[in-house]
Amino acid sequence: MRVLAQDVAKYLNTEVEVFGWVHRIRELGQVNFVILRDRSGYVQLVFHEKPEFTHESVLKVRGRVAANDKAPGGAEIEPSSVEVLSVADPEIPLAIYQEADKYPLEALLDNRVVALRLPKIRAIFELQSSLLRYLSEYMHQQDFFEIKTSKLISTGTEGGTNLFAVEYFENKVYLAQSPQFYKEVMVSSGLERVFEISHAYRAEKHDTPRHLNEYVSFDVEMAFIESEVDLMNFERGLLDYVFTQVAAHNQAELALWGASVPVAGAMAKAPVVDHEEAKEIITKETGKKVFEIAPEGERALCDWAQREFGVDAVFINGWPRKKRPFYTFPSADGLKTLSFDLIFRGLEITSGGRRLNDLAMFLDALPKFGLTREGMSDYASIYQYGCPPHGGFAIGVERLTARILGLLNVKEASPFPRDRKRVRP
Ligand code: AMO
Repeated sequence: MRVLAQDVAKYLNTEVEVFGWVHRIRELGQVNFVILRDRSGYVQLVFHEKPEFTHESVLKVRGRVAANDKAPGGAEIEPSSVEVLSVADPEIPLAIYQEADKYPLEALLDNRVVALRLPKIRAIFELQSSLLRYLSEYMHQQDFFEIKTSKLISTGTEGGTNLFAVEYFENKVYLAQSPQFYKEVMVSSGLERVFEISHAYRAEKHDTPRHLNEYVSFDVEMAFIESEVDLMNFERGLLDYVFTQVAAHNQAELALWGASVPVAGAMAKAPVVDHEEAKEIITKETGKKVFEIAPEGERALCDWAQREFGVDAVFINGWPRKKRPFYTFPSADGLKTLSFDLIFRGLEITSGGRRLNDLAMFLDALPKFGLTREGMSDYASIYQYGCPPHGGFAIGVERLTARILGLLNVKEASPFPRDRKRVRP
């Protein structure tokens, strides 16, 4: 019977079949142990002769299960047959049985094909898979439609300077910085509530621990909201669901990283502070007068929220108009916006807000951002033919993953990160 490594102990004195990679070979002479690794965990194989295969070779093993307290899971297999399905080169650039922490980030990225096998690295993507699953699950429960929109665009929406140009037959087009335009179109198509999980591209030249040139954006857009407050409340519910599910299903991955998620209900306690107030809090916390909310300030704000509200997360709303994209709905005085960021464990993981939905307001906004109706004619047509009040937000999936596990660099949360110097493997 074919079983997973984690289940072997349930089959004491039975003949089973397991498939996996040679994780570790321990030769003691009379008796030799091989730890076989599959997607579920590890199982010990006992051999009386010298094992003739290399680390990371792929095996199909048949044998009887015997109890052994010292083996992972409390049982081991005494193989009656071993078939080597693939022979691994004995020279592996990284020893897979070593702790991932032993290797610098550059080594883990330069040798990505094998680094992804390190159990602690693989756990990042097991956790990320759960995040993607529970994020979508909640959206479906809340009656949202999942959409997939084009990543080839003719005009940027998030500011014009960080676009990647792509040759497209005889024209130049760009990689989408976000699905902003398309998600608004889909809301006004009558779907009302949409979400998308897709790659977004930012041609940021600088190399920072928080930026990727290609990242996964979890985008939400919904009709019939009044202000960003509805969106922040929606996001509280969404994250609370995701954290609760992750706590229930991903303890193994969290434990490998010594991490935990906020407890159920914690997101409801996350304070909302106005942009000006946020700067005052940061000034008080750091003892330095701040004019911009920089990474150090985001960390100080979260420390403050943890101390005052018992949660490591803060919503900042009331952003000045000049700091937000042209599509953002202004406050009554025209100086601020109905928009917000969510800072979680010291890092911005979300931006969002109410959008414009009136053609006259849109046309009035364009020159303030150096844009023209001719250049933005598709955008104008969303508002021209009846568009409900709406808004949404986007969560950077790698940033969320990184902050849950405590990864120092967001690149660690991408299986194949792209930066200015790295486009392989
Ligand atoms: P914004 O540009 O703030 O907003 O992006 C939203 C979220 O996406 C993530 N993010 C990134 N993650 C890694 N590397 C990057 N270079 C990067 N850039 C952004 C962050 C950020 O909070 N259209 C709006 C969203 C909306 O209003 O719906 C937008 O794209 O987590």
